Amino acid sequence: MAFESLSDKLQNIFKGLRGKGRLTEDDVKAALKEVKMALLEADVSFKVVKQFIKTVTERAIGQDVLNSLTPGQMVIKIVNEELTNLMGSETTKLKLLPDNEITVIMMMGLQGAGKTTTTAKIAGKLKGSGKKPLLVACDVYRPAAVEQLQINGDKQGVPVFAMGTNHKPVDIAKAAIEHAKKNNNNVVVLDTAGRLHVDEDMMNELIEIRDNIDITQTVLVVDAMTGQDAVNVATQFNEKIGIDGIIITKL
Ligand SMILES: Nc1nc2c(ncn2[C@@H]2O[C@H](COP(=O)(O)OP(=O)(O)O)[C@@H](O)[C@H]2O)c(=O)[nH]1
Ligand SMILES: [Mg+2]
Repeated sequence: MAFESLSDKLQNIFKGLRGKGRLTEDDVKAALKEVKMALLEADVSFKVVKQFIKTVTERAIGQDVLNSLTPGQMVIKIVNEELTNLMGSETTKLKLLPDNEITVIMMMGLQGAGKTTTTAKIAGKLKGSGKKPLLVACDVYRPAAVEQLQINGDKQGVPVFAMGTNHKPVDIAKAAIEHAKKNNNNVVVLDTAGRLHVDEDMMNELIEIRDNIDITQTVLVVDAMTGQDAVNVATQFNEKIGIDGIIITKL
């Protein structure tokens, strides 16, 4: 949603630029000021926006841009290129161990971020690429959470390991790995419990799993709709647990 209205705003700013035959430095600065406002309103971090506008301004008020036949188009192109840079131009894959070893992925995040949904989706993808995933219900605080994972796992045709809600998550995870060994599953995906806010109980539970199990990758799931809060959440998880990857849901 944030990106939708941002893209509308950028379209309008660009329309104004395109309409002009010649551009002065002031025209470009005025347009970039609007871009800056649009980004801030879309909850992009102030530091990131400041650097972004600086880079774009330096490139856009260069003489070969302003004196070109289509200066408006060139400015738009620069904004587009720098936005792409900002979003990251590299893709990094989930690190997986060879098929004869068991990869363990621990999914983490606040309640409602989309862990259970994403966990099942990842398992489905892994299955599609020839792996033999096992989903593990480590959210023991709500019986509905176990059931939800089972339903999502069924949809993906991926088995779900659950022990109800009366065991410690770390013990469920250990038992799941034993189960995986016996059943030839080579990726174990742990769906852990979240809380409404980052709190010590949640962190301690995750630390206990991390310290007792050979985790291959830790993946944080964050809700895009929470904006800059998601950045704070990520910072805290990274400091306490260490995160290998982030998945942004609800984009
Ligand atoms: N629109 C949208 N909804 C999502 C997405 N991921 C999860 N949800 C919904 O968000 C809610 C919470 O998801 P859930 O997987 O239960 O979150 P968890 O508490 O972190 O396990 C559910 O209603 C999901 O259907 C997404 O990428 N897009
Ligand atoms: Mg869940």
